[in-house]
Amino acid sequence: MSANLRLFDLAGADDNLRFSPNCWRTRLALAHKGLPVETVAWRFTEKEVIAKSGQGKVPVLVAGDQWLYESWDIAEYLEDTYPDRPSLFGCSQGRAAARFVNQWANEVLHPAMARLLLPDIHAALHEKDKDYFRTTREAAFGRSFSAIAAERDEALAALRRTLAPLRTTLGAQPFVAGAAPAYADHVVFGAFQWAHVITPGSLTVADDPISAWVERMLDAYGGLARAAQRMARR
Ligand SMILES: N[C@@H](CCC(=O)N[C@@H](CS)C(=O)NCC(=O)O)C(=O)O
Repeated sequence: MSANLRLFDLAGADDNLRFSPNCWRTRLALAHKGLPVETVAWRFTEKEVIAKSGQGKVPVLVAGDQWLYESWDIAEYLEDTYPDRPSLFGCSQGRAAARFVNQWANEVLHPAMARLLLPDIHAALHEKDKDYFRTTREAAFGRSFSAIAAERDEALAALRRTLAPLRTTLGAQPFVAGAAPAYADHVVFGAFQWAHVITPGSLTVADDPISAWVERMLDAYGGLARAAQRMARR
């Protein structure tokens, strides 16, 4: 038996535009465990809606009377609460290695990707979120959106360098976790799904092992990620 699960999931102006890399981790982890979830469209400025979690960021997963947050903690909760379902980590060493992959994605991959995505994210947001997003992200990056947009070529080159170890790894094995996708793939792919949903272009090249893995991840879990609504080409 599983509790009724509800996930607060970041949305753009359109309720169905779900682009958060951290929420995608949780959605893929739930699919991996075969757990159905009701997702609720949430916006950056709706802090009161998730106040019961004691903080202001998503994913927030409501499981019975528990309000869980922080995607890594949610993954550990799912693994430990549903040990008989397909494992997210494989073993204790796998969990420890996935923690490193999670931190690499948080601290290296997400900032490198965000430099390229910020203008597209801003364009997709609900009006009530736009000022908040610009102010907080310009403060975090220490420069204006127009300055960030002007550095696009440099940001793309930096992202390609950042992805080098991922490219080499996926040249040698089909998934980050090995023969089949697991939580290490969910955390890395969350960043690619962020780009896939929010940006009309492509960030990789056709013959790249990363692109082939992105395609496999889009198809995984019955094509969950591929079915996501995307921003239309402008
Ligand atoms: N380390 C957290 C990060 C959560 C996070 O930053 N979520 C973003 C959406 S991707 C958010 O809700 N931001 C709210 C804000 O910036 O006010 C996790 O992995 O859950």
